[in-house]
Amino acid sequence: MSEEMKTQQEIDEEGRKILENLQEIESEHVDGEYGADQIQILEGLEAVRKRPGMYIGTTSLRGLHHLVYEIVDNSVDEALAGYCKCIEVHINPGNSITVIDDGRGIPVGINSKAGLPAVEVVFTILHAGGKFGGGGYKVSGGLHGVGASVVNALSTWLEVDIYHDGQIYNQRYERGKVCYPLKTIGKCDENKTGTKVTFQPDPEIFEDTTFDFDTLKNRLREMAFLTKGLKIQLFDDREESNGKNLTFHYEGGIKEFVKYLNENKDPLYEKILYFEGKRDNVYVEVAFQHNDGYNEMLYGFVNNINTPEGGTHVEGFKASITKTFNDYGRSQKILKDNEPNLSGDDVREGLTAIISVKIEDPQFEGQTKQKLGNSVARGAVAGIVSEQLTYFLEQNPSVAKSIVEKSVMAQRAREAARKARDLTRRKTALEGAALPGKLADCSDKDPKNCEIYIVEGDSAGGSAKSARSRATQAILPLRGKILNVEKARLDKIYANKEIKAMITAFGTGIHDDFDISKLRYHKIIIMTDADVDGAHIATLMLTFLYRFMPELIKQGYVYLAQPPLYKLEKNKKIWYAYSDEELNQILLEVGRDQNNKIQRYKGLGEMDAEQLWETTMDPERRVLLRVNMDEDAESELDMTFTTLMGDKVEPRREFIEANAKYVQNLDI
Ligand code: TTJ
Repeated sequence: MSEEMKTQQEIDEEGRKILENLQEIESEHVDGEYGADQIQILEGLEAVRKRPGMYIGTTSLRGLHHLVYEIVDNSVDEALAGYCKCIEVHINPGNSITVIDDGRGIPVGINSKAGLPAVEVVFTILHAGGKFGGGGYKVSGGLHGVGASVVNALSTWLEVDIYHDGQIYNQRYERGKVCYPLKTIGKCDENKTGTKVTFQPDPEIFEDTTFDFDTLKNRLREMAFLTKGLKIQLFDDREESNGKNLTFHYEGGIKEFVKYLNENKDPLYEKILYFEGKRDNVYVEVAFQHNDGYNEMLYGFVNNINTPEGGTHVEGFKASITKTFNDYGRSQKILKDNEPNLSGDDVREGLTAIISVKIEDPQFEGQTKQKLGNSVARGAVAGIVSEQLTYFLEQNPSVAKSIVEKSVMAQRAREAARKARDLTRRKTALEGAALPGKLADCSDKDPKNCEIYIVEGDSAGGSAKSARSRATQAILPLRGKILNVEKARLDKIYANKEIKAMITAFGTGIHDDFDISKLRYHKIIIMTDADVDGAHIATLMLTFLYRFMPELIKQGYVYLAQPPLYKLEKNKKIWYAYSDEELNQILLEVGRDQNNKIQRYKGLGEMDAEQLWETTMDPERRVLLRVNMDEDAESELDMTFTTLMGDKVEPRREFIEANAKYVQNLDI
């Protein structure tokens, strides 16, 4: 299925086109004299420095990291063209970045019309929109496809080395301005080719210029998955990092991406389905596999950029698998004539899928411009998937059967869940929203003033009820471990008492009925014991909220209470410590001697109402952690939640320890 190897002629043709395009760009901006050119060029990059947000979206940490992706994208394009096998990314001491590839090297030839080497054009002329147009899918390039000149403009300095024809060429720029004409600085092996770029992001532009290893790691891993065969290495060469480095290299590409996402789950069948092809000038790759869980993890990419809002490529995929599995189920009589069709949700239950398309002129739509709009992608994906999936199902009847049977089960559960939901809906319509019996509600009716404490266990719930401030604090005690929604079907989830109580208490409804304006409390505070069990219960609750009411987390309504770990009593005075460090700090201040009475709290139940109020519930004195969701890391977060809730024990412990990462400290 893979494309045939390019002939030398095609390669030459491609190179010629790129150079031609470079010439066009040059002739638009340059009129011969070196000095005169420079003035115009500087105006271009000056605009980038004046309004960086227009070019990279934001000057926050996200924008900072975007600079790296802009540079790396150039090397990835070279890999897609078939000339680059390995990319190195170094975070240097002082937070400059070096990107090295083994591609053909940015052209150094001087264009007769422009009088400028192509490389200088690349770094000093603002390229509106797509990169150089012409041949291939050169549109990739990050957020706006603006490229290397923007990175140059936003760096205090940038240096490029090009290895070509046994020479090392070099040029340096400062805040976008050329320091000296392109020169050679030495010789290298005749056969060595490639490009090396080092840049130092400008602290005048960026709020924070410290790179985060994990952020780069995640994106580079994704890039490597999306470009099969390409090796990407990340090195943290900063003093404090101890030489941390990682290599990403996936011969199987997105097939291995699916394997990675399903790592801590049990797959429904061994194979990962992989289809590839080109239609109407859209290159399509999809890979998927079902696991025995109930959640859908479906990620779309267009020219290596992910599309959280989906779009035509994802629609084409969904439509085609729904139809193909229905057709197969009917033809094999697994679906009886009198039974209804499987819905899209049914066939996607437990599905992990990557849909990656490459398209020449992608149109992004939707509120955040992250949804593919080109109709042609819908047909291309649907056509390729339908054709190849139909064939695959014929060849692999046992896989086909297990998918269709799982879908039928999903269909039945969904029907049962719908009935249960209709019943509660009718009930509430008749009787008004009946609040759960266990809820001790607050008297204030303005949600802005109101908080609800979700408390583990009836006894702690009792203390919390006597401790609370009745006007604004409501208490909902839950018994024991709540249902793990990662491991249960919808019908069972809706039947669960604890979950029903939370849904009715919050007032928002769920799924299609979800309405955040009906939220009855603007703080939802999860209060559990400060031990591993407590952390696990908190995570189960967070998992439920994340899956069923993600908006509550996204909009910052969800908090974790922080009960103290220790109480220190000395000479009739009392201190509370929320960590070992804090206890040590207090002991330093009061002195370590025999008058110290230290109590280690194992659970909320060991505190009386007054202590609970003082330490954990009093808005004047407590510490709350707000749970937040980094939208960038949504796929990572998904991975974390499913890792946590899966049946393999080891990763779960890791998560609980790393929990703090998803949580933001908030003193209120
Ligand atoms: C363009 O067509 C002729 C042969 O070389 C092609 C090219 O530009 N290749 C290329 C560019 N490889 N790597 C780059 C590149 C690498 C970095 C790190 C940064 C930039 C801006 C470009």
